[in-house]
Amino acid sequence: MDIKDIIKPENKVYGKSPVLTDNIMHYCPGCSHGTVHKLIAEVIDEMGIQDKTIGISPVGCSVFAYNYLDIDWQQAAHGRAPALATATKRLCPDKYVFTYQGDGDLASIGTAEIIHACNRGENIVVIFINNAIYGMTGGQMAPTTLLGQVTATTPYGRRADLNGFPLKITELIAQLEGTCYVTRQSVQNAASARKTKKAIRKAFENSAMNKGTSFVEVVCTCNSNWKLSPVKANQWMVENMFPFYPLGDMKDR
Ligand SMILES: Cc1ncc(C[n+]2csc(CCOP(=O)(O)OP(=O)(O)O)c2C)c(N)n1
Repeated sequence: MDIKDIIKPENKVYGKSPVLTDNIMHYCPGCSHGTVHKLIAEVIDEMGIQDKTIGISPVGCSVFAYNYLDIDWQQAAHGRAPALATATKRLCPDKYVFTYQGDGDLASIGTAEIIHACNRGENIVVIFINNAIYGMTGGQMAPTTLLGQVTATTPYGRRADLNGFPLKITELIAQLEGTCYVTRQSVQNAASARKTKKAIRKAFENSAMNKGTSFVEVVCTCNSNWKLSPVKANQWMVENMFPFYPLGDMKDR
């Protein structure tokens, strides 16, 4: 059944960006991925760059991002999106190239790729979805899992002595000479989603000016694996994630 037949036009609160396809998203109800997809689609539409944008999808829940945004895509092996984006942007310098990566993908298996792509200052945009857990594989500990947080692999809560400390990779990225814009945002309400959209737009504009790598972290929920309702997951994120991962720009030059 087509999505148009499910949602009556009069019940649509927001218009759908033409860059979003009509495919029904596979994400869990309450998941932040769909909101961030929508913001990226709106930015691409408003900048008029649908035919000039290439996304690199990761391994993780958002592996199927290519089904939802009607642009060109490549799909990378786990963690390798920044390497693929590097090649794509160098071969097609007139295109806008972005990676879309989870915290397992970007901050664990793909740490080397993201650090070196950012240090080289590749003219790409990185959208980093930090939900503090491995979503797709069933809720194992991620590098960004908070101390004390219960996951499938830390059933008694993450312990620093056993599991190490949560990784503030965005702070590390901000130290690298190659990055021009590094920011941490969120999408739990309309105001924060608007800010994130502005940040994504700025990142794409930087890319056109060849200023270096733009990095947009979005602190997100994974209510299914956190085992909370969508509303409670948002509350938990505000109370626990934001103090450790404070929102705002870390670098803008
Ligand atoms: C080389 C390789 N190692 C491990 C996996 C298993 N795997 C698939 S997704 C994933 C973690 C994804 O977590 P994250 O990047 O945080 O994204 P999310 O699903 O939470 O959006 C892992 C470990 C894989 N597919 N390939």
